[in-house]
Amino acid sequence: MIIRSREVGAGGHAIFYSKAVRDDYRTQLTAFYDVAGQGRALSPQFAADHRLAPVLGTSRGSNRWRFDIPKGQGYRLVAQVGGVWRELSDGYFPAGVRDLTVPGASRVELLSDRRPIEPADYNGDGLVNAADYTVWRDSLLSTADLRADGNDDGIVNAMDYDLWSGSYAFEPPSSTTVPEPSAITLLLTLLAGCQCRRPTG
Ligand SMILES: [Ca+2]
Ligand SMILES: [Ca+2]
Repeated sequence: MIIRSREVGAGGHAIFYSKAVRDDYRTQLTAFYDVAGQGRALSPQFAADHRLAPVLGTSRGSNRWRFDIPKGQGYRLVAQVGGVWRELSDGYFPAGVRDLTVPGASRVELLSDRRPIEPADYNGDGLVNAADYTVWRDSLLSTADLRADGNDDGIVNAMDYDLWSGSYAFEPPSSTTVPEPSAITLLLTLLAGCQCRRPTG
């Protein structure tokens, strides 16, 4: 498992265990990578329902991926890009069918993430609101003004928009009119070049 993680990356898939645990739970830990089959890390520390099964993305073409998210909560977005698994983003994703932009990926999954959620408050006023969209829009493709770089990949891009729109659902919307996500889908598709986050080691 460790060798595999070093060679092809693991995104958020890998959890490291002591040798004793690996010996005693070899079958379960091997099954960890059978994501499509059962999808849960069977850790002896946690009950089987501690973590939701990964949500598998279905390619829609043009760097768009569709997810049927069973529960609104924090997730890590991991993707296989150029044969290597990487964590590309993390944040709140609301329940329901959602299309997300993931440049250059051959497989994409959302992994249940129980860490505290950092909302996409790009203007720092304490709320996720339309003003954050304005910051994102006005700095799109910037590598210098990174206030709206929600996924920390060094550029303001479509994945930061996805984090903002997800966090927006996390907070009660204000009365301010915000753009419909579908209205800028084409724009995001056009912008979705290969803008990949650095491997996080
Ligand atoms: Ca804000
Ligand atoms: Ca970004």
